[in-house]
Amino acid sequence: MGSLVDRARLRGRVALVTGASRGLGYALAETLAAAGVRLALCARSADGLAALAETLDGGPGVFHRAVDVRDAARVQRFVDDAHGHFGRLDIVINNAGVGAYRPFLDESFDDIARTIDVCLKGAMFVSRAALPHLLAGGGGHIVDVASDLAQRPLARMAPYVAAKHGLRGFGASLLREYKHRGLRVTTFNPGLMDTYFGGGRPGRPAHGAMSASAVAGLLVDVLAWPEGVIVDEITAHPPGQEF
Ligand code: NJP
Repeated sequence: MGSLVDRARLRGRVALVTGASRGLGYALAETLAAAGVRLALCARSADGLAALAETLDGGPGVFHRAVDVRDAARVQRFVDDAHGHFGRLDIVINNAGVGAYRPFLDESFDDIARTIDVCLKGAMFVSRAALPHLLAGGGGHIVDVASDLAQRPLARMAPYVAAKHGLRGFGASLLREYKHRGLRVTTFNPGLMDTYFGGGRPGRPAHGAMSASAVAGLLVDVLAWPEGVIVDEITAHPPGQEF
């Protein structure tokens, strides 16, 4: 019997990935392109996206634009233009996120708003803009990159913990509302990843953090799971992380 997870199923599909200029989003773009998926990529850094698009040159097709997910009008235009460019949209990965480890009393009002706006409202803006296109194509698949902190509290990250709990709730609700129209929603709760998150520098993994490419492979395998199975939530940790 062949494997149930067959990445060949993804060939020719179109995936939109937010936060693709570095870290997990960058690795997701590379892994999806290798599976023959056409890509609509955004982040704020035009340079990061251009560098990524160059490495994917000769791949199945890349549409990229500097978009801040907090800007609803720009999000709407990007999603519609990506759909117009490829003629379809099948997968949305809400990956853009920011977070800082500091006491709540050191968070300014702007810091609090930024965390909620990027991690929670940004994902809802992208999902709202994309959903009509996903449903028109038969349902589609949204992956919300939340956090293991969407399942448990951690001190000194209160706005981030709140935003990721909210994102987890948002995805669960959206799934229940639209699964009968073919939509699949997966909430992904990673533990520590070796990325630029929170001012990190890849290559110096704390606590044996997971590599972005290994995590990207896991998520692409979930996207390649056969129709008729909804993976509503996944949590993944590196062995060295204390829970
Ligand atoms: O972080 P990083 P990760 N609009 O900093 C983009 C979650 N997570 O890959 O805009 C649009 O390397 C930013 O691009 P730019 C985490 O919460 C991580 O680890 O050009 N894009 C960059 O491409 C997040 O949801 C860990 O600066 C915006 C990307 O987001 C996801 O994993 C643990 C943006 C961030 O890349 C990927 O983060 C965990 C905006 N306003 C959850 N603001 C971990 N790494 O340990 C930022 O539990 N971006």
